[in-house]
Amino acid sequence: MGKAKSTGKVSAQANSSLKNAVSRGNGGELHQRLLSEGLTTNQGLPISDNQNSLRANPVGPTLLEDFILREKITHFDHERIPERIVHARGTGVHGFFELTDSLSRYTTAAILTEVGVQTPVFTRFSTVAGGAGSIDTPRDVRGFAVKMYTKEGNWDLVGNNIPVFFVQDAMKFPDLVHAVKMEPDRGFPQAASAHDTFWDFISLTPESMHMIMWAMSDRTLPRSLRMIEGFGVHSFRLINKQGKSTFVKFHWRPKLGLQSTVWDEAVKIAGADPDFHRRDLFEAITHGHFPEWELAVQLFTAEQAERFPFDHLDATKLIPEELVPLKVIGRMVLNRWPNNFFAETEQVAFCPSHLVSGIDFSNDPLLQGRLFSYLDTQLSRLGGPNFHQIPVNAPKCPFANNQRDGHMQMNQPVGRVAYEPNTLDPEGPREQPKGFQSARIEENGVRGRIRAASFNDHYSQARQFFVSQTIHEQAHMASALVFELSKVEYIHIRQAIVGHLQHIDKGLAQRVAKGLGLREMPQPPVAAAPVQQFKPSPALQTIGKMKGTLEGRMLGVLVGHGSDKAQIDKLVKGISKAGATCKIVALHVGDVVLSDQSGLKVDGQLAGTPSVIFDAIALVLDDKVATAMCNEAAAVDFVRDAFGHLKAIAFDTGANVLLERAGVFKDEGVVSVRDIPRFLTAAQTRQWDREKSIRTLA
Ligand code: HDE
Repeated sequence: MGKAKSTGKVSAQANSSLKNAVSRGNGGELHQRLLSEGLTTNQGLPISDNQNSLRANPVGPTLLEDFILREKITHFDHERIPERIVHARGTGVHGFFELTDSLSRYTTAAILTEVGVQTPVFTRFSTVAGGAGSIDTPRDVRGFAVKMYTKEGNWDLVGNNIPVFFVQDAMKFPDLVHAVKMEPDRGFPQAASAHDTFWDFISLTPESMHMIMWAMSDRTLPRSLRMIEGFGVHSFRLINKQGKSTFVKFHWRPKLGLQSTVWDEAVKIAGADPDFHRRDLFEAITHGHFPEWELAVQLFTAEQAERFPFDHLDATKLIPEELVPLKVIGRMVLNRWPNNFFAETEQVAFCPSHLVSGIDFSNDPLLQGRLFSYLDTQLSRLGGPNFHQIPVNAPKCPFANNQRDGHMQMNQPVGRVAYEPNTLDPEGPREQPKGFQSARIEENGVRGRIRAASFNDHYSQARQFFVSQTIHEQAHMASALVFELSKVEYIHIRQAIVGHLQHIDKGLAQRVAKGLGLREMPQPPVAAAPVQQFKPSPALQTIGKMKGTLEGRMLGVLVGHGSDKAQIDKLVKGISKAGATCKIVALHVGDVVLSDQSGLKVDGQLAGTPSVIFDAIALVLDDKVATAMCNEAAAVDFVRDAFGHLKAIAFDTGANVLLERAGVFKDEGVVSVRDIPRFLTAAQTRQWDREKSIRTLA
C-alpha cells in the first residue's frame, strides 16, 4: 500500500533536489560543486566556454543552435517575478520567538503556552507604497510581518508599525492603493503620498483621518527598523480548552525603544543611502547586535468590548493602553541574515489566514477581506499553488494532505490514493478530531452591504492621537500636512482636508490652513458621530518612547591629519562602552596621520558619509584642518545637517571655525569633546528645543 504523504522530511528531500536541479544550492555548495565538478547546464552538461556564444564564424551571426546561450538567457529573462502590489520593498531576517509568560488560561496554542520554547521565525519589514527598487526612507507605514514556524503549523502575524489602518472595509483597499501608488497616466510619484490622487481619496474617506494623523507623525520616518513597534492591528480571538474565546490585540515593542528621524533628514538619507534601513539591519545582525522585540497582548472579553466607547472590530480604532494594559508574554530575537535575498525575502509568502489552533479571527471586515487576498496574491506572485513548498514558506512540522500536482510541484507523493475517505490507504492522512476548531460564535441579523453604525466615529481617536503628542511632534505633524498638501494641485482637495482637521483640532486646522495660504477656513464636513473628548494617551508618542541609551545607535567622528590621537582614543572607547557603533570619517579614505604620527583607518569618505546616517557627531580636528574644511561643502553640510537634525555635536577647540561656518550656535547639545560623558548623554536624545531657532514649523 503506497503512502500518499507529504511530510516535512519528504519536502526537505524535495527541496534539496530542487536546489540541485535548478540552482545548484547555496553559495557554499555551488562553490564546492564548481571545484569538484565544474560548470554545467541545468541538465548537467559540462560547459567548456562560458565567455563566448556559438557563432557561424569569427565575425558572423550567432547561431540559434546555441542551446547553452539560450538556456542561460532564458533563465535570466525569467529571473524576476511580479513584485508585491503593496509592501514591495522589504527586508527579512530569521530569528526566534520565545514565550516568557503562558497564556494557557486563554488559548491552547503551544506557541502561546509553552514557556521557554524557542520557535523559529522569519520577519519581513517593508514600506507600503514604493516599488521594490524604491528608497527605504519615504514617509510611509512600515510592514511588520512575522512568520512563526510553530510545531503545530505556521502562524503568520502580518502587521504594521501603526496600530490602525486607513479603511474599515476590504472593499476599499484597492481604491486606497490605487490612490497612493504612482498616478497611472504619468508614472509618478514613486513611494510618496504627497500627490493629488492620494489626498483626493482621503478627503472623501473620513474614516482614514485617524491613520492620517499617524502617517503624518514621525512614526512614518523611522530611524531604524530595529526601533519600530509592530501591531497585529485587528482584534483576534484566543480559544482555550473549554472553547471559551477572549479577544486579543498583538503588539511588538522594540527593546531599543522608538526613534524617528526628522523630515529633512529622511529626505537627505534617501539620497545618501537609499538602502539605509536594510543596511542598518544587515550591519547590526552581522556584527552580532541582534534586534529584539517584546510580544505583548491586550486581552479583553466581548462584555468589556461592549463598554468601549468605540468598536474594536473597526481597524481604524486602537485600544488605548490606559483602557486595556499590555501584558508582555514573550520576545523575538532576529539573529540570522538570509542566505539569499530572492529565495527567502522575496519568496516569503505571508497570509493572515495562516494561523494555529487556539487562535481565531474576529469579524473585523478588513481582516475578513485579507483572509482571501493574501493567498490569492501568492498564486500569481509565486506562480501557483505549491508556494508552500518553497523552503522559507514550508512548515517545519510534518504536513500531509491529498492536494496534488500544480505548477512547480517539488514533492513526489507515492501510491494510488489522493483522496479521503478511503479504504486503500489506512495510513494516509486523516482528519484529526483535535485539529483546528473555529470559535463557536452565534451570528444573527439581516445580511447586506452594511457599514455598522458603531463604525461612524471617525474623529475622536484622531483627536486623541494629536493631543497625546508633545508640542514638537504636533509641529512635525502640522508641517507634514502642509508639505503633503502643498504638493496637491487641486485647491478643493486641500480645503477638504483642512475641513476634516477642524473636527480633530481647531489649532491644527488653523496651522495647516495658514501654511497652505488659505484665506478662509473651509467648512468642516458633517461628522457622522459626535467627537468624543478622550484623555491624552502618552503611550501614543514617539518621543516619549525613545530610550535614554546609545545602544544600537551610530556615531560619526570627523577627523583629519594631525587630529588629537589621545582624544580620539578616549572618545571611541566611550562610544563603544555606551553600546554604540563608531565610524571614523575624513576627507579621504585610507589612513589619516594623527598628532602622534600614528595612522588611523578611515571608515567613510566625507562626501559619501554625510552626518544624516549618524545619531550624533564629534569633530576632532586641529585648527589647520578645520580651517581648510571650511571650504569643503561636504564638511560644512556635515556639521550644518547634524545641527539642523537636532543631533548632539562634540567639538574640540580647533573645530570652532567650522562650527561658525556651518551656522552652529552653542546649546545643550553642542559640547566640548573633552567632556565625553556630557556628549554621550546629549547624544541619547535629540535637541528638540533647538528646532524653533532653525526652521519654521507650521
Ligand atoms: Fe496587506 N497585503 N492588505 N495589510 N500587507 C499585502 O500580500 C491587503 C493590510 C501587510 O512582507 C499583499 O503578499 C488587503 C493591513 C503587510 O510579504 C496583499 C488589505 C495590514 C504586507 C495585501 C490589506 C497589512 C502586506 C501584497 C485590506 C496591517 C507585506 C503582497 C483588506 C495589519 C507582507 C502580499 C510581506 C501585503 C492585501 C490591509 C499588512 C495584496 C486586501 C490592515 C505587512 O495581498
